Amino acid sequence: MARRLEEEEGEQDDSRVIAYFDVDCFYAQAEVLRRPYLQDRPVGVTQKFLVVTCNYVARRLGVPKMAPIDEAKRRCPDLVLINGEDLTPYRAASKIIMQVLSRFGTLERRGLDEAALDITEEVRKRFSSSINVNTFQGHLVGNVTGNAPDILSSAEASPAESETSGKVEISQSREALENRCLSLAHTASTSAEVLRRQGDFLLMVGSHLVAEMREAVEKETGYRCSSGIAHNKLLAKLACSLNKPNKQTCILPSAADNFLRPLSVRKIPGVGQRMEGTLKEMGIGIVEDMQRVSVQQLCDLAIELDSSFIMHAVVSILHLSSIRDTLSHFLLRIL
Ligand code: TTP
Ligand code: MG
Repeated sequence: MARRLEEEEGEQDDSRVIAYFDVDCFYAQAEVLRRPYLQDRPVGVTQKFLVVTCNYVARRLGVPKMAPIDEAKRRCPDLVLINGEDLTPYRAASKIIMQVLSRFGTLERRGLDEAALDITEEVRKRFSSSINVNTFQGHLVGNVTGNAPDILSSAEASPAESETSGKVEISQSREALENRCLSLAHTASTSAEVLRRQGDFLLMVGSHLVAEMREAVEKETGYRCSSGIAHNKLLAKLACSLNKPNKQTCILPSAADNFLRPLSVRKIPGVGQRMEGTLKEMGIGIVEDMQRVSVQQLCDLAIELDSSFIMHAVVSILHLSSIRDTLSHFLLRIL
């Protein structure tokens, strides 16, 4: 249990299943759970002069997170404000949510309402014995058939998917995938293709386990959360934020490159506003731009800023196979 997820990611394989959880509008949900009569009303939680978060009813009415109270009230005059300066109830809620999640895998807490879990072991157990799983649960980025040139696709939420159900069945039958794997085993020029299919299967089973985990959290604590499932932590975290609230998203390894390339560098954990500005000056706005920057330039930047966060960003990006080669020299020089 003590092993850090980074160490596990260091193995650089596609056969791990990482799930990332983020409680929806955490402080606001905590306050509404204590006051069920507020459930359908816009609720904001304040600290000093800010609305640090608000429920999704308020967000739909135009209230963003971290808005000044005046601004939030101007946008939504009916907003119910609750003081959230005493963190005791949020800490207590966090503890019980984490306890439920940790039953399912190796948990790494990432703040009061976020956690990354390595659920590979549990998924593998189910993978060998599972008879019922034949679909993905939730949203899917990628395509298990893998033939289309552009494999970045996000499954549309069906009309049936709502904040209440949060589940979509994606029509990719396990049987069809198994057949494809078998046929690939005979005909594929490389076994890498077969391994990739197996990685897809693991994530498929993982998506069901994650649905179960979210259900367990809600049943046992009352809290709803969103989740991301992928073969590494960066992707799982990014996936988690794609469909909120109360939904889950899986990014397939084969879709990772296409998903990440157009992403703003700001989305990479560890890259803040200042770093974003510095990178922009170097012509780096999106992840793909990093490939165009010389190793020397990146080294200079990291040294100039004494920057562990650019390291973090680069290490994250290094998990992408096609970008890894370009930046591997940079990593070696800095380490
Ligand atoms: P977040 O997970 O960033 O936000 P959230 O849970 O409210 O909403 P979301 O559905 O988008 O996940 O932060 C968790 C809690 O931390 C949030 O409820 C309030 C608190 N918080 C602060 O007090 N100050 C901050 O600057 C941020 C970002 C959050
Ligand atoms: Mg949250």
